Amino acid sequence: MLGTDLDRIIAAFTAGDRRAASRLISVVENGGAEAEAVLEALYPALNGAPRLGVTGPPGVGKSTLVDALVRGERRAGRRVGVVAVDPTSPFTGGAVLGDRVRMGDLTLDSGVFIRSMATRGRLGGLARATKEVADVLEAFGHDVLVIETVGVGQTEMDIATAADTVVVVLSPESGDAIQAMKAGLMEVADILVVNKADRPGADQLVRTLEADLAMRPAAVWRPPVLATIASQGEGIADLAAAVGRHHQSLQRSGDLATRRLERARGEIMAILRDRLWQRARGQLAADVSAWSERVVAGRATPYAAARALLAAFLESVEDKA
Ligand SMILES: Nc1nc2c(ncn2[C@@H]2O[C@H](COP(=O)(O)OP(=O)(O)O)[C@@H](O)[C@H]2O)c(=O)[nH]1
Ligand SMILES: [Mg+2]
Repeated sequence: MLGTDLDRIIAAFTAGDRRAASRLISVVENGGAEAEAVLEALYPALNGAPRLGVTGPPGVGKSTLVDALVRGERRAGRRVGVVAVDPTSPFTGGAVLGDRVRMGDLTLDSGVFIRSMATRGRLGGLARATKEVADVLEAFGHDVLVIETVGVGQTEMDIATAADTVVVVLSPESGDAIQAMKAGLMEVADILVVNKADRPGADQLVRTLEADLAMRPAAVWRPPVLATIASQGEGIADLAAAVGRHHQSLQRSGDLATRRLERARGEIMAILRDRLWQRARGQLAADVSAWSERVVAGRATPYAAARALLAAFLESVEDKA
């Protein structure tokens, strides 16, 4: 059930009020019952807009690149929603001010909505919150969504499930390129970008990445390696074209539907896992302590304990059903 307050904000959101959008994003970010109610109200408005993930190590120029891409989308008349997740940014937390500083005049454009994610903890984690904030921006009527994340490792893996197209950005400056490759970033990339192509070593990095990709088995989509100078807007049109080609390829092959089904599946499973675990943990806490003593005393194995606890939990669920 929605409070009348929330109902009013949702009505304003539907009428295109940006402040209402900001408030609903905060509600969704915080999670809990209100967030669920908001998503339920907004889901019918989802339009299936393409989702672009932009990821890579800190400092390679992701934000600069996203900024340039957004300008290109705007010139083409498309409305763009951006979710930026950057725990290393000094602006995170003071998100709104940070966005203004970062995107300058773009924040005056009513066809662009930029939201930095606070990284404070939430049940279900940052990845889910990010995806849900993108849902809100999509329901607000954006034609394209961009999700920018930083980090090496799990974050990038998560973004792969949140986006239709994943752009992995590297730069010849950061020694992170090799580390990113080791961390499996190459596997989630639909498009590879070597930004800061004005710096020494860019050509070499492009060749290294291409050689790496050439060893992969043939596939419907072969990730291209593009060089850009985001700070000068160079290579951005080619990147946008590659993103468009990838989206078309996804549609033609049926992989778009597959990816989205996997995304929904992953979400449902994660929510189920959280809920089941929360319920079981709360209910079994005392019994787990009792069983721990038996395990320490050598009277039961941890497996026997888990078996008995699971049986007791399932029985209690059946009793309630
Ligand atoms: N030389 C050069 N600097 C760039 C380029 N793109 C971005 N930068 C600079 O690199 C720094 C980090 O950029 P930013 O977009 O914040 O990186 P992020 O941490 O990946 O989002 C900034 O000072 C940018 O101005 C580029 O193509 N060439
Ligand atoms: Mg950034």
